Amino acid sequence: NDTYAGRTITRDGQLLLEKAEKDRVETVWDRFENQLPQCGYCEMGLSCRICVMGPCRIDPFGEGPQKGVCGADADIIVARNLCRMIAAGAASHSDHGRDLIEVLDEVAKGKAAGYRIRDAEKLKRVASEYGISSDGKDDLKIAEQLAYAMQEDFGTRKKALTLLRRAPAKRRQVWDKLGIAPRGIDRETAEMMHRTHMGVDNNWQSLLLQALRNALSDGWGGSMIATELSDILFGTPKPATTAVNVGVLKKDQVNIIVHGHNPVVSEMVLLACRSEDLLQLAASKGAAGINLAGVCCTGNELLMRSGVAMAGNHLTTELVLTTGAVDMMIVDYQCIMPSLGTVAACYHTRMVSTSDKARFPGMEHREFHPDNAAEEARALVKEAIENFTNRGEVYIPVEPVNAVGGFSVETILGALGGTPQPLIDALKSGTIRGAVGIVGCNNPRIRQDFGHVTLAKRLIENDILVVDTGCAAVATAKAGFKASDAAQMAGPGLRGICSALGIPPVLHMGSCVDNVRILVLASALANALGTDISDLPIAGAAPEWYSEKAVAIGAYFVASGVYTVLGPMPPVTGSMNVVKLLTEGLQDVVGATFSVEPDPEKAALAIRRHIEEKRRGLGLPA
Ligand code: SF4
Ligand code: WCC
Ligand code: FE2
Repeated sequence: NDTYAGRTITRDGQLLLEKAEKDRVETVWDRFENQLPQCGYCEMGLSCRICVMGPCRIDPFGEGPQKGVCGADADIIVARNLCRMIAAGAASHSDHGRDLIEVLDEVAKGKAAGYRIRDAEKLKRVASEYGISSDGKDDLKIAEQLAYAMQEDFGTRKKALTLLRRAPAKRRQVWDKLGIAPRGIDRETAEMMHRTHMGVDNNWQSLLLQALRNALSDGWGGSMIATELSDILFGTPKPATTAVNVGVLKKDQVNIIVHGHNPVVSEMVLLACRSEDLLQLAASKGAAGINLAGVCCTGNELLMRSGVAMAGNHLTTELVLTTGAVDMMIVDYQCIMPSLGTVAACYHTRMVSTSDKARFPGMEHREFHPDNAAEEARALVKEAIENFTNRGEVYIPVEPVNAVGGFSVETILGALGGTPQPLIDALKSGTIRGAVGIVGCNNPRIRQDFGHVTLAKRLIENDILVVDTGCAAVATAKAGFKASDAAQMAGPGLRGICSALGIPPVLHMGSCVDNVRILVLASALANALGTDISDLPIAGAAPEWYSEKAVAIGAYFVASGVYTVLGPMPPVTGSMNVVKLLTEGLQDVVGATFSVEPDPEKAALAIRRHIEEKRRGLGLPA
């Protein structure tokens, strides 16, 4: 069916769209079409709802009003809107990071049964970055002190975040000179909200500089803390084989899906799914086992650390329920469509929300806290098992694809013998031309996975190593780019290296907060070359992004010196000044810019051109 093929390139997606139509289930694509045409003012960023003298809008054709009631012009309104998107994105990742600090603190105090320190070596390493010595202290003492020190990064009394020290010296000088080194994680978001209140900062340039500082507080602060603490509490990822797409659901097993972002919940569900008494209970109900799979980022967290299977990315989250095979979906927060409860109501699927800050229609709320999470997860898994016998017809239309995940910076460097030198040698010789991080979401504006898959394909064919995260990582996995034999899809140089190391040409680096792993890897390369991140033959891309978090990620990539290509256009075209600053002017400010290119073929060309230019800059062979 052409409609379905126009919506998604994935076979499971197309077949389940057909099933959804048959079952009269409305999906995100249907609702997107119902919204068309979307508001032109809003698409251009020209509407303002910041105060109640408004709402206001600026006429892009110059005939109607050119100022809001307060006098704000197009530049101010567009900049303020973008700034608030970044503030919301940074707040989301950073609040996720804070939740992990709270778990670490409760573990240290012996109040979080089920959780423990699983990477004590990393605990000590990160603690020492915070000036905490491990001498004569047990792990729990170190954990307590680290939790306290990280809380302080969220506050307002510091001059700069601790983990900024991980950035190359030249990059830190850029930030210092511009006055955009973030001070406190919460402080930068609060200041961003303050500055965008009516009558505060009305200079579009200084607003956008604060937006970069705010984004940096996410990348080198909140998200980085989230990733590091997740590794400390749940283990630093190592390569493991897994399976992806809706075919990971099993007809003869109890299927539980976790959805959201925070491994604090999903790790406890995983623990419960593996407990002997619950497996026996499942057997007593006629199930051959308990099958846990993920969607979106909490799925990525489990995939990275435990090889748990991945049922799909953002636009698959509704469709997976139409299989009728999901006995329970357990969600925490972020990217969970409020439509899911309605979809589930057509099937036997039980829907459960777990976070005190995230509630959804049609879901039962069972709150998880560090002290009850292990117990609550067991109770839920038990109920999922009991729901197995309530299933109606089950439709699992595809076979899963194999994939390797788990590429933390530690593993990548480990595979290279402990230093980035082999990678640098390959870049220097030109065997690998460069590296690109493909990140971000799906968006019904773009055929599902088409942007991710096309871009990744073109890059690896041209000997550019791809690392990816989030829903992009799931897209390329579904397309087979992470399979054990995927090296064949790469150009001769990259193919040789991947075959020698036994790795795929597209490396799964984790969830969206794990984009910081890309920053750490880029810093390691820049430091080894004695240069800045902005000099490296690397780039970022978000071919199908939709969320405010993705804007924050894009902004911290660019502010860290990484040229970044967006697929969907952000709502900024109402101000040519803002567009020019983002796509050109930032070059002289932070040594990198944004570019917008919805066509992934053209995006690949732009990125290849950029990489060759950076290679020339470093004097590397053409
Ligand atoms: Fe209108 Fe200014 Fe209020 Fe925005 S801040 S709604 S432009 S009056
Ligand atoms: Ni991250 Fe984007 Fe997926 Fe949500 S889970 S949809 S922000 S990439
Ligand atoms: Fe995410």
